Amino acid sequence: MEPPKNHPRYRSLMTRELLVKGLREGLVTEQGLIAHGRGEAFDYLLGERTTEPAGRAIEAAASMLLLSERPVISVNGNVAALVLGDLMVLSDILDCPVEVNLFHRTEERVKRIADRLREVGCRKVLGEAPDRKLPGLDHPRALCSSEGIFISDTVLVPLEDGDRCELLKKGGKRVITVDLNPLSRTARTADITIVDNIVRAVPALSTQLRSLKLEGIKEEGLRSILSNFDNGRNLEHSLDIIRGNRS
Ligand code: PTJ
Repeated sequence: MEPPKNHPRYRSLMTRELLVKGLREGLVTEQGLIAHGRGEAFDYLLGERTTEPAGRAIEAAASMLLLSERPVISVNGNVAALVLGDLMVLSDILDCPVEVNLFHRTEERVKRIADRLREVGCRKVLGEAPDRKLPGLDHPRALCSSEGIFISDTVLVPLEDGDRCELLKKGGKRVITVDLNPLSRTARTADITIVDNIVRAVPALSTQLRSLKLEGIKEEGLRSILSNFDNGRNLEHSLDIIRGNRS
């Protein structure tokens, strides 16, 4: 049920509604609701806004993606339920595939999510017929496509679990994640962690990509943005915001 528009927590409540709808439609797993609850708690402590360190991570992520030759966007149930249309925009700007990769994998849910991605206009959707396995993890989430994650150089993996993030790193990939918990293993393992709600981070990343493209920033400019970015220091800044020590 839609909350009243003047409710102070309208956006947060609407995000919950999207997840519940996603659960009913078979996109989201039950565990996804629990994972979202954890994310919400951090979002509350961060002030439900894109903080300064999140903005810096978004700029670095956009630079890394523009410098990549074979970027891929990995999609799970929560991500599909919350930012389906935004994923299409992002994959369009980057001209890259989106690959469905689930923690709680069922073929039915993979197909549903892939169908929805195609419905909103994603041009290259992978994940339904994985033909490779990332070595080092005996779990369905190691499955991937030889046209996508397997040959990618950079993977955007929002709301990811720590094991797979480590596996991608060991496989030589550059990893960008979106995770509201700056203490999570994924947040600490990724090259770039955007500590922000996925509902704000993905549209902001598209905006940043567009503006870097419009400004015509050359490769060396993008490299310089990246070399000035320090993920560990950025995560510390997010933690300081949560502790109330910095804004
Ligand atoms: O659809 P599936 O089967 O692939 O499952 C997806 C979930 C998210 C259930 C699965 O990957 C999972 O269990 O994830 P974790 O290990 O709980 O990690 C999710 C991380 O995302 C946690 O650190 C949360 O704080 C964070 N998170 C949750 N909701 C959001 C979020 N970060 C950003 N935006 C959110 N809306």
